[in-house]
Amino acid sequence: MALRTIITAPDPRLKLVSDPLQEVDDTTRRLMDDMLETMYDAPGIGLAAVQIGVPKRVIVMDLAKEKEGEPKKPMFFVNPKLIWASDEKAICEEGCLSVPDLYEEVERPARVKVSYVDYFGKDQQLDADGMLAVCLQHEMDHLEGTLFIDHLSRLKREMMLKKLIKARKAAEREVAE
Ligand code: GNR
Ligand code: NI
Repeated sequence: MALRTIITAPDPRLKLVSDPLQEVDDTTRRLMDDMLETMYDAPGIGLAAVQIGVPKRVIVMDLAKEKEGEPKKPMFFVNPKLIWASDEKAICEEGCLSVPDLYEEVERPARVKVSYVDYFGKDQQLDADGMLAVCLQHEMDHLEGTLFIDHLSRLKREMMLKKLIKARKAAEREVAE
């Protein structure tokens, strides 16, 4: 397994629409293993392949809380499709490894049903609510080139992008010194 670099906004590669996979083979599983390691290292609770510069429809997630000593519960989603979304909405404060250190409330359907292909290439379905529903929708957005800041007002989004550019410039200066 290997750690991969997470791309941060504003980077045009995060806007790509990811391609579906024809099958889940060892190369796909190696990608998923690298993604999981990168996500745990960050740390984060989800990661889409496009965030490491691979525009394929692959997502990894783990919502187990590490602090509470829970065992790891990695989840793998290939070619996920939204089958159903509730009319009921829920608001959750979201963050994104590609939008470092910035958080904002986003409203989404409270519950969703998705179909996907798992780590072993098997077709699966999942009903999600709570944080699982939030994270799944956040990750599936990445596959369409959408970030959580794209759900905010233009003013808020542009403020956040300015902060990201400023933070990146500060980091670059630090490296140069
Ligand atoms: O680590 C993450 N935390 C998070 C918190 C609230 C809503 C969504 C997320 S996903 C994010 C990791 C990430 O950027 N995945 O794309
Ligand atoms: Ni994200």
